[in-house]
Amino acid sequence: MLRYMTSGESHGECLTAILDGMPSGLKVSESAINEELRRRMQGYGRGARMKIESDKAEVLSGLRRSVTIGSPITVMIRNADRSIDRLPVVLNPRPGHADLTGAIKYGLGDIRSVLERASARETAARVSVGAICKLLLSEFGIRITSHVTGIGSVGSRPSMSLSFDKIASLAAKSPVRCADPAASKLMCREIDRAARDCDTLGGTFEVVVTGVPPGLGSYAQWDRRLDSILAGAVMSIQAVKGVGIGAGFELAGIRGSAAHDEIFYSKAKGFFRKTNRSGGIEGGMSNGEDIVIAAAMKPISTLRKPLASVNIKTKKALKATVERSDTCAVPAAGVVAENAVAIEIADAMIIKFGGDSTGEMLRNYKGYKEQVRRS
Ligand code: EPS
Repeated sequence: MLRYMTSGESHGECLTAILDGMPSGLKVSESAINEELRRRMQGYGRGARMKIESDKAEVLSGLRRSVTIGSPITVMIRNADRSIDRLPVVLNPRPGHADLTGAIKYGLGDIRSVLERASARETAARVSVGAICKLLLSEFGIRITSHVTGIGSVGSRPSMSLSFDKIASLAAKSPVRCADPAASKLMCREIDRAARDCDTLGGTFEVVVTGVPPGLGSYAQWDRRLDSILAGAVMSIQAVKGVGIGAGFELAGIRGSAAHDEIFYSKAKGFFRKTNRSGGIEGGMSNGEDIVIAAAMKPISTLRKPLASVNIKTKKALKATVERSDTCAVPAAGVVAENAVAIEIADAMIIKFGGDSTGEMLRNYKGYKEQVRRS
C-alpha cells in the first residue's frame, strides 16, 4: 500500500524521496522530519561530512497547511557539499564497497559515478520518509527506538530485561546510543583506537517497536510475513550483513523448552508472555509484544590505510582510493533502521486498517482492539 523511492547523489544538488499511499488527515511538521535527520547525523565516530551538513527537509508536495491530503509526498534535502562535478576521477576500487562491480555492471569508467549513489548518504532520504511514517504510527501509540549492542570487540550486557522507555532514554544519553553506560565508554575508546590506526569498525544494534497490535502481517503467504518484510528492510541498509528477529541465531542452539515464550492470560492484560525471545513475531505476525530486530553492520569500507586493489584502467596493483568517511556509523545505522522499520510497520497498519484517511484507520483500529479484547 505504501510505496517510496529515493533519488540523489551524495555530492549532488539534493536527495529526494517520494512517498505514495500515506492516508489523508495526518499532521506532518518539517521539524519532526528534521529531528529524525538530526538523530541520523549523530554518533561518536562519524566523519567530517557530518560537520559540513545540517540536513533539513523541505516538503514539496502532498501537504496542505501541513496536513496530508492522500496524494504523493515529496521531500527534498539539499546537500551543502555539491561538489560532484569537481571531484577527482576514481579508478582504484575500495574492497567491500560497490565500486568495482558497480563500474563493471554500468560500464562506468569513473568509479565516482558509482560511489555517489551507493553512499550511505542516501539513508537521509529514507529517514525523511520514515519520520512521516513514525508520525502516522504515533496516532496508534506505536513507538520505535534503537540501541547499539556492540562495536568492534566491545559488547554490552543483554538488554532483553530493559523496558522500551529505559532503552530509549539510556541510548539517547550515550554518544554511541548504547543503553549500557559502562560499555558505552569502552565503545568510544574502541572507536578512538581504530581511528588512530586509520581503521574502521562495525557492530550490532537492535530496533525495538512498542505498542504494535497483534495480527500485523500474515502466515497465509510467504511475502506477507512481517518478519521477512522487516528483515528485508533492515538488510537493505548500506553495510548491514546480518539480521535476526528476537533472539535470532541464538534460538538455533537451545532446546524448544527454553526457546519459546509461554502464554499467560489475565483479565487486565489479556493474553501475554513473560519472555520475548520470539521478538514479538510468531508465524509471520506481530503477537502484541515488543518487536525486536537485531542487525550486524560490517566495518565501513573506506579505510585511511587502504587495502590492496587494482586500477580499473591500467590493471596495475595499487592501494584502494581514500575517500573522506566515518570511522564508525553503527549508531546512525540504528536510527536509519528505526525509520526503515517505521515504513514497513506503517504499511502493515494501512493494509490491516485501510489507508484512505487517518480517521478511517483509527475507527477500524478501535473496532479491532475491541475484537482483540474480547478474544
Ligand atoms: C554519509 C555521507 C558521506 C560519508 C558516509 C555517510 O559523506 P562523504 O562521502 O562526503 O564523507 O560520510 O558514506 C559512507 C560511509 C559511504 O560508504 O559512502 C552520510 O550522510 O551518512
